[in-house]
Amino acid sequence: MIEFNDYKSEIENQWCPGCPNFGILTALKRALVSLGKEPHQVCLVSGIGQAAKLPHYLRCNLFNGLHGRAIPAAIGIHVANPTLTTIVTTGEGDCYGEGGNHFLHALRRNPDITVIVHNNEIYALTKGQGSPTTPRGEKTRLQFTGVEAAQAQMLSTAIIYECAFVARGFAGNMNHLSELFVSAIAHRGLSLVEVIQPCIIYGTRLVSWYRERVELLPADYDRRDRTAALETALAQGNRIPIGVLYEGPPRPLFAERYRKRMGEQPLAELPLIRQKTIAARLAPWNRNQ
Ligand SMILES: Cc1ncc(C[n+]2csc(CCOP(=O)(O)OP(=O)(O)O)c2C)c(N)n1
Repeated sequence: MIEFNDYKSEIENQWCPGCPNFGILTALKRALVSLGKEPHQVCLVSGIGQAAKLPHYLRCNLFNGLHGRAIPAAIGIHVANPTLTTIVTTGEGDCYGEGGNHFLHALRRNPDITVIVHNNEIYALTKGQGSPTTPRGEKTRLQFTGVEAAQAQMLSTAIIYECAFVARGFAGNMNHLSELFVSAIAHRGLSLVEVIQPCIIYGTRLVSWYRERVELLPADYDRRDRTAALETALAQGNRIPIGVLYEGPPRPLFAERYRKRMGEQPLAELPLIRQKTIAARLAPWNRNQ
């Protein structure tokens, strides 16, 4: 039986003591344990940033690549080995800024991966510049007269792009967040969970500011109503709803469509010799190494 400590990593954690990222890490471990996933069945994929360090702190397969490029790497991993549970852990800067283009097209393609966006509304690793989700008018260490650009609204964007699982969680509500992760991972198709994760050093608002405002979606909320979901995702009032904002009808999956066209088994299921031939064909620059 899988236990929480099976996911314990030996790598020293570099996050600030008290960072809400710890809540996301614990919630994710709990979710994987409750789904009965063994570490070797899971692959975490990330780019660069504080959020992107998460895969180091959880013992399982991982790929840590370039800033903003976690999603295409995750799609490749998933297509090559669909038996893996592939999860992207990314900051809103990494995912919506540097990786914005990949994010949008992944929504269209619908690969069966989970994307967890740690939204601290700031570029934290690089010490406090405005990110795509920093609210307009907020003063930061770079935008000292206030952010002028409009705030990215990617939950609503995901709903518009027909992403069939769109949720918002709060790092300060670990039990609820863990439940969201369980549903997101179990969902077939791209699932997006944006997590409010206030940065305690460079963030422009305190954790308590969010804690006072987040509230669970009402029990009678209809997550299948796309128009209502859009309104909920866009709502800018004094309350910040958390939960599954939208659950849409199932859509064709990227890997299945891809394989139907290519007539190939997943790479991981081919005999080793064939895997090597394909790798050599796809990456001719490897030949001289
Ligand atoms: C192509 C590229 N551009 C910029 C950087 C510098 N950089 C590294 S992390 C980062 C911001 C990360 O912010 P976010 O994804 O929100 O994660 P956080 O650190 O806030 O968790 C930036 C701009 C980089 N490493 N590579």
